[in-house]
Amino acid sequence: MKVAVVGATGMVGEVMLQVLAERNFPVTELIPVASERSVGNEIEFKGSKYKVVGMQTAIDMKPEIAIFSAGGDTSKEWAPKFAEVGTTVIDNSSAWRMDPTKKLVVPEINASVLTKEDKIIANPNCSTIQMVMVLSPLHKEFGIKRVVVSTYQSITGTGVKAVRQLENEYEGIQGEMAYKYQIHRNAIPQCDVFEENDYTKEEMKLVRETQKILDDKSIAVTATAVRIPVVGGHSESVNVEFEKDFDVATVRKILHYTPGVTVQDNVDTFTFPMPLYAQGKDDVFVGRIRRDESQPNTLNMWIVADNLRKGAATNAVQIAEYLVANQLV
Ligand code: A2P
Ligand code: 11C
Repeated sequence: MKVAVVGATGMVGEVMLQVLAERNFPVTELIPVASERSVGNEIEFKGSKYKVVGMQTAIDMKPEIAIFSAGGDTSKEWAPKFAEVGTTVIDNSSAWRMDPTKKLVVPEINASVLTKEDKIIANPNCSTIQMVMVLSPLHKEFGIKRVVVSTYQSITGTGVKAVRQLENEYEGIQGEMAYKYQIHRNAIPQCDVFEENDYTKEEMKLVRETQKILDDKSIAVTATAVRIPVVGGHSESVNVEFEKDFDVATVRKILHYTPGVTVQDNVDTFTFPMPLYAQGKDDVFVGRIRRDESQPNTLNMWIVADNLRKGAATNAVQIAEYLVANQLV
């Protein structure tokens, strides 16, 4: 496969390259793409050096697959141009996710919706991916009525600028701010911009994308998304009300057998997921699984994943793997 990685110099792009290499994705020719600022710079892939090219050069090379992580505006403008030359685009931005003509895919859940005709495929938001990975098998078994989720999100979700802000704040250096407020020693209850209903876009992604991926508009979701000074991954406190009753041991068993999910749940040994330990891993980790004693058929869980891995790069590469395995490219 001739594979373009668009946004190869960015935070997610770098992890995309790592994941493609680690999983031995059949790359016969790698085309690293970034903005004009980076054209000519070198990046490394599997021990070889590659020169970064611009968008048009990459399109002229007609890659079979282009994995995009270069922001929504870039995707809106350029993904259709790649699609026009026959490239299948897997897009990690929010540009196409809610477009009814585009598929929003978490491979373990709904890869089977993909066909050869899908030339732009959307990769969901990081906080949605890790939540639906756990919700999907439970929805099948018990039927979800309502989800209340609060997130504790890593600054890596904002990009390099935020990591620099935190490092500067550790050292007491005044620098460029990714957030309106100090993030060191802080929790900022705003991820992404506010929408008209006073929820943030990140919160509404959790609502809309969950319904689309689980293909069920009747699932009620309400979210509060919070940025915290952590780099390893996003954490989520998730409260789920089911149609049917469950027992906690069965929930653990179902999740134990769910591919891509690891249960870490033993209060006797203080075993539960944490971003420090999820960092660099591809799985979604779940623990603190317990009944909500305040109302019937309701469960509490704590879900953690590396937002740059399963939340972005790994999920995108898994989509590419599915396309190849099923001869859809
Ligand atoms: P560049 O490094 O040249 O700016 P991050 O989210 O970590 O900030 O990374 C964003 C990625 O998207 C970078 O690789 C960046 O390239 C790339 N990018 C940003 N704008 C464009 C654009 N207009 N065309 C192509 N790549 C872009
Ligand atoms: C965050 N979820 O952590 C964001 C990052 O829609 O793909 C990714 C934004 C997106 O802030």
